[in-house]
Amino acid sequence: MARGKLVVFEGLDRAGKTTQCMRLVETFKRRAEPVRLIRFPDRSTATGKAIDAYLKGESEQEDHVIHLLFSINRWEKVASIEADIQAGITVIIDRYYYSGCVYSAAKDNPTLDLSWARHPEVGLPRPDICIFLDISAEDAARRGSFGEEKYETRKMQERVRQLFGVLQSSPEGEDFVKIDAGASLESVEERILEVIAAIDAHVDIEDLPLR
Ligand code: DGP
Ligand code: NA
Ligand code: NA
Repeated sequence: MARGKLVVFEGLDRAGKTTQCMRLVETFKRRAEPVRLIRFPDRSTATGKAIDAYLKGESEQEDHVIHLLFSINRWEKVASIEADIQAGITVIIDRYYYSGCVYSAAKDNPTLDLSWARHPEVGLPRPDICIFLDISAEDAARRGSFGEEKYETRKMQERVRQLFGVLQSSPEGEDFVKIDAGASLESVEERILEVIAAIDAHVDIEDLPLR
């Protein structure tokens, strides 16, 4: 049996990731192809509850501490992600370690750069593809309910976008496919389906961990 694919969606807040992930899951279901959707942070676990309180401004956390909590929140799901992929289920992830590195490094903390942020992520399953829904910080800010959570400020989003650019020209960039998220919902969806159809899941399961 062919292994499932591991597909990650990334982008700024309000880029449309969650909407597109949900539509993609519906497409898989319509085609009777096994699929599972995961969203990080998963706010339902103990670490997720701490993260949720932090994002809502109800609690404070030291920058490295919250970074590690986000990382734990991903590690908690590794065994089930690997099991699903091996069982032929395609796993779609709404945000992953790319956000992990970029959002943390976007803070003005001299001891928390991209390379520090990447360390706790090493060993997580590396996706077949990272679909980057590209939107300017300005357009993102115009979309609904922007500004509700911790990182939803124009300054932070601009820095995040810049660092996603840095990531795309690092070895991580190999995984990236950029899609213009300013286009209509339908044309973004169409482009996503093309990109996914073209994935050649050639990576052996043993080669999956991020190095
Ligand atoms: P979302 O539920 O997709 O809106 O994500 C919540 C926020 O958390 C979003 O602003 C991105 C941010 N985020 C996601 N993963 C990480 C991470 O690992 N580290 C940090 N610092 N922020 C993250
Ligand atoms: Na958000
Ligand atoms: Na989202």
